[in-house]
Amino acid sequence: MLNLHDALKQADIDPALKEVLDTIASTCKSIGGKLRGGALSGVYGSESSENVQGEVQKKLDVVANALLKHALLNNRHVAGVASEEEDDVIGGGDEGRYLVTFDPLDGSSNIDINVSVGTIFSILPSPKPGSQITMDDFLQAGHQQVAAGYVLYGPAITLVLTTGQGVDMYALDYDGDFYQTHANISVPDSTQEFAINMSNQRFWEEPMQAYVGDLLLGEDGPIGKRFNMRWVASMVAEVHRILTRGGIFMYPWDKRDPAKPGKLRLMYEGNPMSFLIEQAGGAASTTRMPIMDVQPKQIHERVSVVLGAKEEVARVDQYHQNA
Ligand code: AHM
Ligand code: MG
Repeated sequence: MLNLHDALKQADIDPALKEVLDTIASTCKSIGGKLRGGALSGVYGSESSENVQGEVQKKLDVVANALLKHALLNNRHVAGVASEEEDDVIGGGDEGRYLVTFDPLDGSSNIDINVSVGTIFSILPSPKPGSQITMDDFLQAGHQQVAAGYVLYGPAITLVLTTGQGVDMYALDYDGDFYQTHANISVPDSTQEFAINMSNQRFWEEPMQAYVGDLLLGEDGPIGKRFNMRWVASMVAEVHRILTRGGIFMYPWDKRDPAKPGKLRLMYEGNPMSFLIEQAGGAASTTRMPIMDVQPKQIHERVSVVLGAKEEVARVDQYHQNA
């Protein structure tokens, strides 16, 4: 079986990028180790601190963030990192050619209840290797990403990765190595499964209400087919389901806080997941434009997210066309 190290060795990508990916994979093994131990690891529960987004940090958010930050900043190819759990970007080695953004533990409301969580990462080229980075260097649209992926900590620990040449999946074996289980994953164009937090329905824009209303009408409605619904409250698990058996995931803008264009963050949630989904033949939209075309203005910027089966994402866009 092909392990991650050999798969990367065979891939036609910059050796420095391979080293960065190796660092992320091995750090995620350590994070997975903490999760495996559950309450025994002493990492359940919340810290007294809040992150820059005003969310209470879980202990494991802080631990996962520290592990990734430390490992990446010690990799000479990393020019800087940005994390959901850090206020500002952090500079790495002056010679580094890559910037890494990450959500160290996505879906962290699921940690204490032992439901799937994940680490999401996105790798961008550093625009000016050889000099200290600033936040502006990170503000690149998603189509500039050179690699992206996630590690899902579920019943199995699974790494899903793209370097712009399709999407491959790896599982962590007992011997501590990731082995490839699926190559060139593809998302079916159509689906009968959707994921959205229905409790926000009254806060959505009218076109989103109309679209989901029509999904719920099933075979008697204008879409003409019956839909199933899933909501794990962990984007990594939702995207993993879509890459495995298809579907559409939505976290649209809502008027709970009109100043925020959605709940999910562009640079370490929206963009990397969009890169994976598009590389697998699916689509990713804000309802108005492709997510990866959004020009970021700040590192923790939020975005409206609709991604998955091409046909269904196009239908959502259509509902929003005249809005
Ligand atoms: P987090 O990064 O603070 O964990 O928040 C992101 C998560 C996503 O994983 C998930 O899709 C969404 O927030 C769940 O939101 P909700 O609380 O509305 O179910
Ligand atoms: Mg998150």
